[in-house]
Amino acid sequence: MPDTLTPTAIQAAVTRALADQSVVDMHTHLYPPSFGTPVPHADGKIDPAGLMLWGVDELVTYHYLIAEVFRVVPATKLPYEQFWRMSKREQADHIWKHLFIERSPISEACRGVLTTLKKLGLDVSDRSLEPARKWFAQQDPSKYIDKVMEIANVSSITMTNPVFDDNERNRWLANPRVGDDPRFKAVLRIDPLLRDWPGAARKMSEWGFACSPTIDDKTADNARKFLRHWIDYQKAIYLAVSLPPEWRYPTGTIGDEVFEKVILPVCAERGLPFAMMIGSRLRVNPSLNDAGDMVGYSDVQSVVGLCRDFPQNKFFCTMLARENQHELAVATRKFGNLMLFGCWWFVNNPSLIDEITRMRVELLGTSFIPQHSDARILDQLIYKWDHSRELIGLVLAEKYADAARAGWPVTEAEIRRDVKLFLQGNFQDFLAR
Ligand code: RAT
Ligand code: ZN
Repeated sequence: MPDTLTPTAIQAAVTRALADQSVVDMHTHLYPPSFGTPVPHADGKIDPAGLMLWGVDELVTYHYLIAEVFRVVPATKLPYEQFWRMSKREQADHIWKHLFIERSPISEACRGVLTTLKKLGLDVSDRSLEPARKWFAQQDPSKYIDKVMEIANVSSITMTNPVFDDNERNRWLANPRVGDDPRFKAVLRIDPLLRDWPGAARKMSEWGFACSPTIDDKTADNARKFLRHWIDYQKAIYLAVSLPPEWRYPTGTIGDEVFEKVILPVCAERGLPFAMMIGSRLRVNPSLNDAGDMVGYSDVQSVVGLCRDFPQNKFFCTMLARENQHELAVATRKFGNLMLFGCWWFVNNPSLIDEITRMRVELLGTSFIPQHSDARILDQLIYKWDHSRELIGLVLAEKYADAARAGWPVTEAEIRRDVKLFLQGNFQDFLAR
């Protein structure tokens, strides 16, 4: 019989296992330097519309913090247009002043900036951003990616590659090797297909894949060709969308046909999962741009219907509303072709991560993906995974202690095996399944 660990030893073993285990981050908005960077750095090559975001000014102007600063300096005092006209550095100074200096940085997004800078060895205790700015300006973007991945202990970064976004799409067209950085994997992001079919059809037609506003055989065929083309071109490892709370399947509308005749057949034929992130109501305050989206209650039964009716397809799913989490976890118990992942965006806060992760372990054991980072700024990998590892560790230590009390010898080797499933294995095995 293996030796069992005591509760204190369990806690220490879980913390060690989580720290040692590298993460395969299944959903980020990060890019390698080949996509350009607007951030001042060592070799000086700046691309104002570049997609690789990193450094202190980007961290401080994360859209979560833009929403927070407009709470304390409302648009009646600083009009939205005036904020958007400021340089990145001026925006960062404004946010730093109002969210870090004039009141304490205790929201999760503020705390994230502090954890990140601290783990990078940068001291902001004198309340100044200048030394950090100087330090970042001396970094080489590619070497800096290695450094961040090492500190965060992340071994692979999954991008989000929206093919209907002209800035991104043109970069893929200009350089077929733009996605070749081995540290990054591509994901074909296709929101317009489900959020705005007529608009998507118009664009695909312009790009040589003739599609009409209704889905006749020719249109379905061309839309499938479009998807296959981009899956191959990006070497995408799955396809993804974010969907509004109102999304339903089936609806008896064109959305059903897009699923049934276009997306799902291509995913099934290529063995690729389809990721659905459900519950984002976009631009409830359009003046805030990316920071203006919010959450709404979604329909888990629509996910159930898809998983049941398309057993040849694999689905990743996460939902934005706290109120959906229990039903979605129960739905996940019913379908081997459904993989639950992450605490997304507005539920990516410590109190909710703790509650959601605890409930998921109780319902699903080790068979889900507890977190993704959703990092938009490279450096955020550091705090997102630091905070998540700590919270996952608290839940796991408690659950292993419960098993030990019930007479099950808990060993360090088995804790390490499970932690590997949580931080990378469940994701990789689901892709390979
Ligand atoms: O979390 C975020 O940064 C959101 O703005 C979204 O990008 C969301 O994660 C998404 O992938 O749609
Ligand atoms: Zn995202």
